[in-house]
Amino acid sequence: MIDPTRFLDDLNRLRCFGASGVGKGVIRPAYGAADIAARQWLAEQMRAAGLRARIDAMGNVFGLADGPSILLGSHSDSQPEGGWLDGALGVIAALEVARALRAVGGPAVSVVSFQDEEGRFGVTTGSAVWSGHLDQGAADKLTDHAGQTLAEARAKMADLVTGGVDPARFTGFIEMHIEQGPTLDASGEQIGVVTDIVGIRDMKITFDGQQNHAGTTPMALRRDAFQAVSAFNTALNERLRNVVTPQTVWTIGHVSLHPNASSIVPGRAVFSMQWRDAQSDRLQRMEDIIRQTAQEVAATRGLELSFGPLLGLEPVEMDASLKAALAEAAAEVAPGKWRHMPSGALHDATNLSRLMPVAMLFVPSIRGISHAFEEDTHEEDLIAGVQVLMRAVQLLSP
Ligand code: HGY
Ligand code: MN
Ligand code: MN
Repeated sequence: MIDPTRFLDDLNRLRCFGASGVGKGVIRPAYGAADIAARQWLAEQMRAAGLRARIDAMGNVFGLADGPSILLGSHSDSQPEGGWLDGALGVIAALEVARALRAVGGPAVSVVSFQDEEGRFGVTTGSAVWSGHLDQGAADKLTDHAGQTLAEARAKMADLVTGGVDPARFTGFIEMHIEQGPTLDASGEQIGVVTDIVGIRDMKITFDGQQNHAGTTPMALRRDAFQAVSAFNTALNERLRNVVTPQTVWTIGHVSLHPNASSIVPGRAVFSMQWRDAQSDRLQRMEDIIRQTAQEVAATRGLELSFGPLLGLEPVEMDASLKAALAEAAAEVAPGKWRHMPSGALHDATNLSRLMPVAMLFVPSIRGISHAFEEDTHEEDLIAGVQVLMRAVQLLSP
């Protein structure tokens, strides 16, 4: 049934596209040369597995079984510094299950690698457009941190596009993924059956002050854009204290200063503001505090303030029957070594939950590390995970 050697060989082959040269890390951002080459390779593997390969206008790569089928997969693009398993594991596991079940006459399995799940241009943009959550025209206007638009980026693989895929052909979606957190690794368990995925909000905030000489401009006269970010961050941490829970997270992960020079008071700061929680109303309250705090900082320091488009996804529960099949399969494959758990990371499954039943399963991340070159998982856990995925698909077939 599952061929562990073939499965691990494919995982290691995919890792070579954009290998960072540091550990098993990868640098494979959406629409980059390595990402496009990886997608072409995936399409070949899908064809070799007897599936019909289809690449849509966003660069999502599908391997289609004939007739109705369950869809398995994830994404194969990475963070600017990514791990070899984030997304890639779910795509290769899907391919392996599709092959194994095809060899025994079914059930039918289709495979997908979504594009730009890591949000070089937004938030899970490939599956957001495919699922109708984000309009193609609006997506095309999104820019990366270097200012390139998604339209310009996806044009690089326009020659590979072979057409759209109708979601109605799929009976459901299951995504296998690394946990990207410490829970399973710390407990010594092998499998996480996901109960729900958090919601997220993400936007760029810009402070515009006055570029000036770092030596001759008295501190009291400065309209320093970085000082505004610093004051905003300190005030925000204080004001969120009685709104958040220990599971709520918020991150300023990217800051660009202009002109970014040691002897110049920065006149402009553009930074990413991202927050996540399991409750939509808490996400909204946090948004109100973020906007209010930024406005106060700008006003008291005499700077201009602007907000970029707010991108986001609502928290979502996993489908009960898919989740039950994963739990039964986990109990068979890893008795006593599995648990139900929430996902603090975002996944394409959130977008697909608007169209079909979805569920997810996790395998451990060693030391809970992800979105870093050190990301890794023990081989026996990878193999247990793909066996659970296949068993769940069998349990779900009539
Ligand atoms: O950020 C996330 O949760 C996902 O890994 N892109
Ligand atoms: Mn991922
Ligand atoms: Mn990721």
